[in-house]
Amino acid sequence: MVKVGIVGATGAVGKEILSVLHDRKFAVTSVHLFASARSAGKTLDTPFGPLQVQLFTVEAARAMDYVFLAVSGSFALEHAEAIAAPGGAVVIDNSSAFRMQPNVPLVIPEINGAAIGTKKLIANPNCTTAIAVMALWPLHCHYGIEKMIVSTYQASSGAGVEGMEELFNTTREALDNPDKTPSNKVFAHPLAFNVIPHIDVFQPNGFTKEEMKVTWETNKIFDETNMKISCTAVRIPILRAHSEAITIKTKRPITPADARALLSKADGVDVVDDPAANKYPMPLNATAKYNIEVGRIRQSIVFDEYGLDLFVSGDQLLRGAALNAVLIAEYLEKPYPSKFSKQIK
Ligand code: 11C
Repeated sequence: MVKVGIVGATGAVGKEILSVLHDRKFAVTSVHLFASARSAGKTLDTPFGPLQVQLFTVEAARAMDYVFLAVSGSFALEHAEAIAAPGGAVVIDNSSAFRMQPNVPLVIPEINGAAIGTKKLIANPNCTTAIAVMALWPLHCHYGIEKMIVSTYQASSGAGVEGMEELFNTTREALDNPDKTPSNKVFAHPLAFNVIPHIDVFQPNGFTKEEMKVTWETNKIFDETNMKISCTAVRIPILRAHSEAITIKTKRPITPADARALLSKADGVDVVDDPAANKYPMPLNATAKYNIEVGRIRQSIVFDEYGLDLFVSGDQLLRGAALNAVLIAEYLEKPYPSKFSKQIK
């Protein structure tokens, strides 16, 4: 008897959670969609058939086994702990509200599922972090990543359905009316035919919060305190997969061939690295795919045998959100050890 509740089922992530639960045949006995009074009573078509949206109350959510929160951080801050309090449900929160709280595990099940322990409020990482760490964890375990530089190419889906719609609309506007600057509401500037080096709010150190999340969250997931990571996060005019160019500096010497061999053993990762055949990770190929892609693996010119350059693409809504959330629930139903563990300190 597994009862699953979803808060935010009409959003981009909520819809994907429903699809992933269904596609992966997660053993649900019932699925409950929760929303505010404005949406309660509506019927949504879902992979589980038409489901009526129920009014969200903490009591109703506590009666579930798992509650996926695919809503704002402020909603999570207000309700997540009460839903997960003893006797309540396991809460898997997609927002950033609890990620850096020391008593809340921040989890990629293939990496640190064991960090969950007996905790019932679990944070799902930021999509940019989640996609990168899938490729970085095996490398970190075997070669010890000391520091890295990350540049991101992030899809409009990171800003939800509204972001994707704004990209469609501004692209159409720009094509229909090339002399006029398209309008923008979701993004700081028109995204069509543009790139915007600004995601989330600027911090006192000049980095954006999105960039700092990559630093903070990677350290937490890897159980490190001082892995130095500089990130530049950039929004690009594509729909739903994020890509990242990453340079790592390692403690042990590393070669591209050894890295490829190691990464080919990792779950959730496809090595796509055959430049002679024009094969490398691309967001269009990573879209709607569970695995992230890693390729363009090269010896670093800056760090020589102690460094690599690589490129990853991963579906922002899947590994970056819904898939990871469902995998957390799957892990809790059937825990498993990480395939990789740290070989060097
Ligand atoms: C973006 N990564 O692409 C963001 C979206 O911390 O959960 C997810 C924000 C978060 O805009």
